[in-house]
Amino acid sequence: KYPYLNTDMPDKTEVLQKTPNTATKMLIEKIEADGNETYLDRFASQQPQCSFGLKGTCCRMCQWGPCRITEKSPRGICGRSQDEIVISNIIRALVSGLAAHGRHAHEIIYTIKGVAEGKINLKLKGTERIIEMAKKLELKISNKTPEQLAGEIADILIEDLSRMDNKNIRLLEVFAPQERKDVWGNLDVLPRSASYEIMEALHMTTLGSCTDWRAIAGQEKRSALAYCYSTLFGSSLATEILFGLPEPKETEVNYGIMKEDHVNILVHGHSPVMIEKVLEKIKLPEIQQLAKDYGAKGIVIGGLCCTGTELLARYGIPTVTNILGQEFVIGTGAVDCVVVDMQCVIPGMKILADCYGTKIITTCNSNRIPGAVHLPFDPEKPETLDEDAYTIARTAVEAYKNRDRSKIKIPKETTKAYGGWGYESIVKTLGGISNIGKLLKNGTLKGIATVVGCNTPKVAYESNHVTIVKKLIEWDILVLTTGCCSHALLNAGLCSKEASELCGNGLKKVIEEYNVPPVMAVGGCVDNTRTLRLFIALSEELGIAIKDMPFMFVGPEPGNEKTVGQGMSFLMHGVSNLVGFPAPIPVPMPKPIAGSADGEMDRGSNNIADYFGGNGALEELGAKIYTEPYPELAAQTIKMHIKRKRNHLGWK
Ligand code: XCC
Repeated sequence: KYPYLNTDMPDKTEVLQKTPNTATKMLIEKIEADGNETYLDRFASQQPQCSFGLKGTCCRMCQWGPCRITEKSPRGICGRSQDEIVISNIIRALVSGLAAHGRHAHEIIYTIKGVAEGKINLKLKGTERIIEMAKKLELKISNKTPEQLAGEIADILIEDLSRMDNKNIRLLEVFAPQERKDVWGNLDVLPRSASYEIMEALHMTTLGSCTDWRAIAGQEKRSALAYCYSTLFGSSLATEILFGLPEPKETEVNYGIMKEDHVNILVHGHSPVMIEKVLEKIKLPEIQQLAKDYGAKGIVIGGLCCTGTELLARYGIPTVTNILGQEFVIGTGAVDCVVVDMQCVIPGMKILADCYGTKIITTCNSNRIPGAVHLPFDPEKPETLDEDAYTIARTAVEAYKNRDRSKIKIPKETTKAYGGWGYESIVKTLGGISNIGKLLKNGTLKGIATVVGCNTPKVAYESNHVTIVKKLIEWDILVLTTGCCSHALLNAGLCSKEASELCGNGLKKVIEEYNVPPVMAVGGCVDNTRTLRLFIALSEELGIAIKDMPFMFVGPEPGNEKTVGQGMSFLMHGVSNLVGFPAPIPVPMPKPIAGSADGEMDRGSNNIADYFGGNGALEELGAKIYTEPYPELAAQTIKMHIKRKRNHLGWK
């Protein structure tokens, strides 16, 4: 059976049996008993999913189509081949993700400008990052305030988002390792900016444009580097300039942090600017008193998706759940209000919010939801920021008095977590970069895997994330995590020192000696930057190219278009990927599968699949993409990959 070909999709019963997340089992049953639907029901109604879509062999890039590739019609109406269609679908997904992170970066960077110019009432807390970046970017530092320097850095980051002339992305120049810059230069894939590469990618793939799949694959690599340096580095570093560097702290997470007799406010999305202000207002004595006046004992804040993991990293605010848990949490009936900014806010959440009387407040003009209260933050029109944040805090608390108490059921589960890791805090806590190098070299740690990304309905909720990571820590592989995967690992208790009992002897020793958890949550998805910086620093410290180091990128449950660029960012640096599902990257199959009713071809695209999953990428970049949907086999593949790297280095 090949799960990515529609034959092995889990239904609700299987999810209930297999999910490692006990709290959600109760909620899935409760929501059904309440007569409401979730993604699980809609996923079942969508079966079987379109197999052309699953393999990327459906072309919708003009209005003559849609065209599908079959044995009878191996080319689209315009003559486009299967290879061209598949690679074009992949690059279009990648640049959509690039646009999303670009818009996120835009908001954060313009906020810095607003603060630097005195127009936005926030303080820049990341002086350490401002000075580091000013030095790297060779700005004149003397006699300048941190605000002035931050303003100059913001201007450079804006250029990295928008440059049209043939110059390199500045963050790439100053953060990427020389070995890689040479590789990318030789491949001619150095990018100009996020905007330019999005434009070029869409241009190359429109009707009657580029028909050379290798050239489109080149543009994919260029776009991936723009994604990595302009929008991941751009957003992550800019957020650190604004709100400071994360520091490790112990906290409790999971659904049980919500309290029936408290106002429960969830924060959701990716860009934590408005929410920073809202948190400030919630602390005001008058807002706290208002909650008491309505009969609540206090106010609980919980985090969803990447805004959640960002706030966990910075303030230890408890996280609750991820993209596929956002409906489950509404089903508790205990959520008074969800304040959402941008991305990964699914329409199903609002449908369910209406069933349980939960108020939704949207704070970004890119994410409007009919029926929600809308109070947008625009860094270029910040005049009403304080007033709007106050209204949001007040509206959220006021929602408590209208809550339908007959429908409340909060799972009891709370889980210890030790989060708040960033590049500097990991290096410092583990005794410096050379010490981490030693731990790797002498085999105390066998390798480092970054296990990240979304959830997918194609596996029992969170089961791939948790199963894979439990195996990795047993084999002494240190795990770093971000985004929705980190919610799964946090709630499963793997981001706490107590998980040491699941670890191999080497990792156990590291946990005891350095007081760290085996799985380090390093923030939102743009904060994969922090992991990449660690990989780069370790490779430079040991004088070994990243491609030869025992590292791996693992995306067990890809969902959002943004995930394509995440994996590609690491691949470009020589870090091989293990992905759970190929879409929209098809995989080479051993042989065509018999019995496809309409005569469609069974292997998405041999050339593209062979390029990414085989020698093409390996020769050019020193890394490739493995695809394995079964979590036990995926874990074995990661172990094998790391073992092979160690063997090549002569490390035991
Ligand atoms: Fe994916 Fe990023 Fe969204 Fe979660 S929140 S679904 S992109 S893992 Ni970032």
